[in-house]
Amino acid sequence: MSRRLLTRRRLLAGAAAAAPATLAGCDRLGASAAFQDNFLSLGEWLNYRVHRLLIGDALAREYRPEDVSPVFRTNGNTEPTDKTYVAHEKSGFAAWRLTVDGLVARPSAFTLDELRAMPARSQITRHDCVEGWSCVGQWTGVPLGQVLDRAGLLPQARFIVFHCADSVFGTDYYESIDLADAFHPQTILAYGMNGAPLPRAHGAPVRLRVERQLGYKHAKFVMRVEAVATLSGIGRGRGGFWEDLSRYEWYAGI
Ligand SMILES: Nc1nc2c(c(=O)[nH]1)N[C@H]1C(S)=C(S)[C@@H](COP(=O)(O)O)O[C@H]1N2
Ligand SMILES: [Mo]
Repeated sequence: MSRRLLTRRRLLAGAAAAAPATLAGCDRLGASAAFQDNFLSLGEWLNYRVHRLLIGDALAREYRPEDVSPVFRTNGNTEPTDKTYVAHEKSGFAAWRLTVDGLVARPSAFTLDELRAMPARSQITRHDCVEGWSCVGQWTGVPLGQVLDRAGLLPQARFIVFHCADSVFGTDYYESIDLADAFHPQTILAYGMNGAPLPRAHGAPVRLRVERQLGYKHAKFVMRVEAVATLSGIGRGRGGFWEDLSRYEWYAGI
């Protein structure tokens, strides 16, 4: 990873000069909208552009079953206290629905069984937390792109926001990604982990896996998926809980 970072840094130096020209050419990209919304610094936006150039649609590395960590650490919230969530959890999420709304033609609410009946994907990947630990786990879920296609994303949509059931310091957790990541084949709404239903501590009933970004982007306990044109109306406008609170990078590419 450090070698890749070094390469990125070197590229960044060269790319800085070309920034204004590049900016004009790629305004369909979410991060460009974010840059114009004034919450991505020039440095972060360039980092995003270079990362995209380097990896394009490349898949994150996938591992073998024998590589799966015997114990997968948990981080952040592991047991939401929200009353609605607790009731859903007690009844096996039978009445739980994943709301999909915002800039979509068909606002929808999917049951867990409906999500499980959609084409599924399993992948063994490494989770990297910004705090410096990594674990390998197997994730099974429905590609987010499938769900968005079912709801019919409108052309104005540029970001996908995830609203979670848990709160940190009194604020519900939220995260967002651009459409390039939303439709990436490894971006899934995972309901299974290591061959079993997703455990509560890891985000039951459904958590996001967005394999080319750091751990805090992988929203757990997802209740609602919202398509938006700008992140300015979400939280304090930087696109995620930690982005707003601690100025973590919105694009946390690894
Ligand atoms: N809803 C929600 N999602 C979250 C968090 C959280 O506290 N709440 N923590 C994030 C962080 S920092 C990490 S590293 C991963 C941890 O996932 P895990 O508990 O499955 O290891 O979830 C991320 N997603
Ligand atoms: Mo993390």
